[in-house]
Amino acid sequence: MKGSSRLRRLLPYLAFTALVLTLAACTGETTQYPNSTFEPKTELGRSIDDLWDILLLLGMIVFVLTELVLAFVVFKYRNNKEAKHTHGNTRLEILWTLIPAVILVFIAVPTVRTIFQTQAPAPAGALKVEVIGHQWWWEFKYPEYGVTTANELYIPVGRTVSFALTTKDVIHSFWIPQLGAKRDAISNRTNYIWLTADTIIAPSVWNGFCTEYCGASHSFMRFRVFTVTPEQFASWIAGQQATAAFNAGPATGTDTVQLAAGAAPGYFFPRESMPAYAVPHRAYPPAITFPAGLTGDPARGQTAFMMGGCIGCHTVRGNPMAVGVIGPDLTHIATRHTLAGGIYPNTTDYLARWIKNARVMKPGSLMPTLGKGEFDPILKRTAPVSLDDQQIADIVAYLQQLR
Ligand code: HEC
Ligand SMILES: [Cu+2]
Repeated sequence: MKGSSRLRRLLPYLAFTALVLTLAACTGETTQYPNSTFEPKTELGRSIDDLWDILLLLGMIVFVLTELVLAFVVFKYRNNKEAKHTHGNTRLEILWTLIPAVILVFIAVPTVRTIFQTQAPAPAGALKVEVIGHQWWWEFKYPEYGVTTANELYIPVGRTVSFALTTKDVIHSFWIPQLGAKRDAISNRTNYIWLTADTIIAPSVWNGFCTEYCGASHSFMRFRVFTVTPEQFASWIAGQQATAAFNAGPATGTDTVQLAAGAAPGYFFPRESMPAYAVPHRAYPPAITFPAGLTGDPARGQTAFMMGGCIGCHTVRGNPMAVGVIGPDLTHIATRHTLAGGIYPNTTDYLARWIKNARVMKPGSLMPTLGKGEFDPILKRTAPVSLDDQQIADIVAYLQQLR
């Protein structure tokens, strides 16, 4: 009995200690806390972070003063047994109306200032990027350059980027914690947000998330943002503007293709430089098997890609048959490091399993289950259009040529 009441008395202190420890854990190095909002790398992030600091400080002052007064009164009058009730005290009432009003003014001024700053139209000359939310992946378009990509966004440091946010279906929310951007993508309206990545940061990659619940695979709707130098960005854009290298030459085999393509692919962030926090480490569902070491032929893969229904949903620029817009643009899929809303690494193993049974790889996915004999969890039957393992290996070999 005695023990439990002592515990109850200790509880507030324990809760407070836990809170302090939790808050203390919220700072640190980028690599340690890669998704922290407390080390902003843009002016947008800093204006929000500065406001947070002010509010935290003001809140702490009010908290400490209030607790001190409370503790003082509790101790001072602890033996007072003749407290008497009073009714009405004009001076007190004016005081406890005025003090909060003053506090609110101190909070309102910096808050309103930050709201105006973060809602202002982007400065002229900003790089325009259209962000389109889909269940459950992100489409990025650079209208000035005619470039479309998915789930991996490149922005140059030092140049303001103005995002125009829309959605193809339900409400999504675009969030890059380290860069400060967080805004909803809603129906029938374009929302804007702009930011400038600090020039002092070395080429880096940041994690992005959908942060508005949007259905079965909401938590699998991620993306990466690469902040690169202006030169690297120009090279990346040039590479992405080119049509798929594969179609630049006769589709007769790997070597011919690469030689015929001639131009080196534009810059893309080197895979070996990907920090651990940006590499997806989700294992594929063990139910989807694929023979290890099965090699494919890219030319056969291109044919299978056209016959297998892929072109109905995917664009590969340079291939006049592949103009689908339901799924991500695959023109330069081999320059991306992740698949399917950034949840899997873009490797042979994962790519093959993705094509084999996307709906088991990602619940609810609009990409159908396509592997021979595979069970489609949405249609509740085996895949109607089906590709055997060799065809899938061929398609993988083809996709891996698309740089
Ligand atoms: C009915 C439309 C549809 C068909 C047919 C289809 N896909 Fe997809 N595909 C999608 C959608 C939608 C996604 C995005 C899924 C997600 O991330 O939630 C996708 C994603 C992908 C991705 C990952 C792209 C990325 O950037 O993350 C690859 C690769 C892919 N599909 C290849 C194929 C291939 C190869 C075929 C044919 C064998 C095919 N798809 C057929 C709709 C389709
Ligand atoms: Cu979502």
